[in-house]
Amino acid sequence: MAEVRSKDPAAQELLRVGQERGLSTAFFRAEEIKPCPIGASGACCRMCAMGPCRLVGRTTAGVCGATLGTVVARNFARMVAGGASAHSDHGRSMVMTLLAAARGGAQGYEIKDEAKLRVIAAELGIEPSGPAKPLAEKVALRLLEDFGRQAGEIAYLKRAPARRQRLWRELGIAPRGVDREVVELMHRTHTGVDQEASHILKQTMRTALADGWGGSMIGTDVSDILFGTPGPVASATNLGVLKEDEVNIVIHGHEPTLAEMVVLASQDPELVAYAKEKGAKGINLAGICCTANEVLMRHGVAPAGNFLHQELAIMTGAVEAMLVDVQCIMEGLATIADSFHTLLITTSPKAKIRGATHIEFEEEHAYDIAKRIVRMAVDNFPNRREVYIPQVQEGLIAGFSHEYVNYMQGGTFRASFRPLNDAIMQGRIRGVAGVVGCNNACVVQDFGITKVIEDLIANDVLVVATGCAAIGGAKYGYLAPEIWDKVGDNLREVCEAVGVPPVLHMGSCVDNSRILTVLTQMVEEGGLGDDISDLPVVGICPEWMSEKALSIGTYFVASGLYVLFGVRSPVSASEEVVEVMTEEWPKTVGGALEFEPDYDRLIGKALSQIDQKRDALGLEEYRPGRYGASGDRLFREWLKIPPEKRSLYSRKPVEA
Ligand code: SF4
Ligand code: MSK
Repeated sequence: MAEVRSKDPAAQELLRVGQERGLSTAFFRAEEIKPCPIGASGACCRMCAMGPCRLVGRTTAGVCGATLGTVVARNFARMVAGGASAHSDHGRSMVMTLLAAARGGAQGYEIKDEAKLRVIAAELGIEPSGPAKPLAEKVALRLLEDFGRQAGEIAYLKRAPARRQRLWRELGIAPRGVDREVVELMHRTHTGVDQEASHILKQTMRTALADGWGGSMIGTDVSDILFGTPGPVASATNLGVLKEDEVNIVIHGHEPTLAEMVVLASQDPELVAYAKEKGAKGINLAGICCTANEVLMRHGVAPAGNFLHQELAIMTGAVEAMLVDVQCIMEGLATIADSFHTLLITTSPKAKIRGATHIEFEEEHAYDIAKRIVRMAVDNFPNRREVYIPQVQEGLIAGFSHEYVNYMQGGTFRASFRPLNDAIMQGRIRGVAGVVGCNNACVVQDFGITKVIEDLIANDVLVVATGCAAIGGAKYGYLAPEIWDKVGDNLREVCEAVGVPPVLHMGSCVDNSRILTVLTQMVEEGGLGDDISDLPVVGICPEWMSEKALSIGTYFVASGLYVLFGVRSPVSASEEVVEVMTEEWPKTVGGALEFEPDYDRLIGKALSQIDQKRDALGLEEYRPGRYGASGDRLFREWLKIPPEKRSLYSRKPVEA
């Protein structure tokens, strides 16, 4: 049974342990709680107390007369509003930390990337010279305006290609302020307000854009300023990164603020010595979900797994403390932690879980709080009982910020996107796909993520990955250069020349904004059209589950991309809504949103979309193996020649 719930051997092993011990996990609960098909398809309205109205069978309108299109669009819109809020509130927290750090009220924080601070200041119209802290204060205050602005536009919209900006303005979907767009969408979807599917979905795009080009982009930039802009880093992933002889602390959630301090505290000589006193060899940090991605990108801290690994990590019996802040944290953790010695610690003033210990994070005492938590974990080490750490882990390379992607294509003096664009134009790289998003307990863990990645790279599509999809791919080696055998010859040649894996880890959920920046840079480099909608690029969310994933998908669409989601459709009940997303949106914003649970069909659609864009750009038809023969494939042939007959100057054997 374990095999049908997860592709991951580590998960399978622990699911068997859980079964023997009678423990409930999301994997089992997903089988018991079959989703309500009416709600799942978007057809259940509970916007008021005359309902809930379930629009199925002969019921074609709710008590108020709301039609299926309205109900389904409203439900989708509210999910996007939820997702955009989560990302943007995270972004706002980061700005508040920057402000506190600038004013000297955030213990342990500094401005790690001053160069990025100055670039962003200039972009925001602030004089970028002078001491860093006063400048950081100005930047933080200016960025905060983007949340509460009532009119005008959020600042980072100007980063988009000019044609895209014009289009947003013409359509009236250029977001004003993050909070304003979310509040307006919640208002419009209240009973008896906006009652035309297409109109509701237009404001949904505006709200999602406020997330992608606003809250999320701000979150990413400010994290880089405070904690450093990521560059490539080697690490490993899966539950095997937990250590039997060390104090294991797992950090889970999304905001990197406290996690950064815990990284420092776990290396504090006093605490390491304390751990040794307690019989441990040291202190080992690991991550889950997007906090994992944040500290992986900047410190190489190993992710113990993606979303569905959170309960399993505790079930290893080897986790002294699991620290959680916000988003994607299962309440079920408290029950599992109860059966083991693990301390579950909530840290955000916004989130408590019954049964967990709450130690609230305060910036003024951040480092002291981190040390206190690490000490508590160390104190808990002697309480360990039986330990089941699956010996499963894979190597990975992460840390491909858009700045590094630019740098890696030419170095300090010739950094540009020319090599990537040229490779696409020549057909060495067929196109690019962003593979993003979650795990979902309703489908086999990691099956969709790995199938999509494997088929894309085999077809010479370069993959950029974020969130739990990035960790999902990493668990099976797709983020390590050793995966070459599974990569199409053309793509392989380019990746080998640049020295990168075929799947580039670009960070956490908010870091999908890095993908928007990369797409803009590709447009600006030239040769691939003059808008994001011209690029042979697709977005794919194979195992989505969260509202944030829908917000991400929608802002990619509103930015011009064709986006495919796996699992199931939350709008399938309404043909009208499906038509808006797949027929109207391509005409207005140049992107489309489709839900395709069949992974073979999903990949077919993605490749065909990439080829259509290539065709529209007048690029040569993509041909597999066309270039690989001139490079790495010949090299592989050369390797088959006995060493004594190899020539250094020719790929042919030396004649006897
Ligand atoms: Fe029913 Fe209309 Fe109320 Fe929705 S808003 S629950 S459709 S009466
Ligand atoms: S954590 S939103 S499960 S990607 Fe960002 Fe993973 Fe999805 Fe949460």
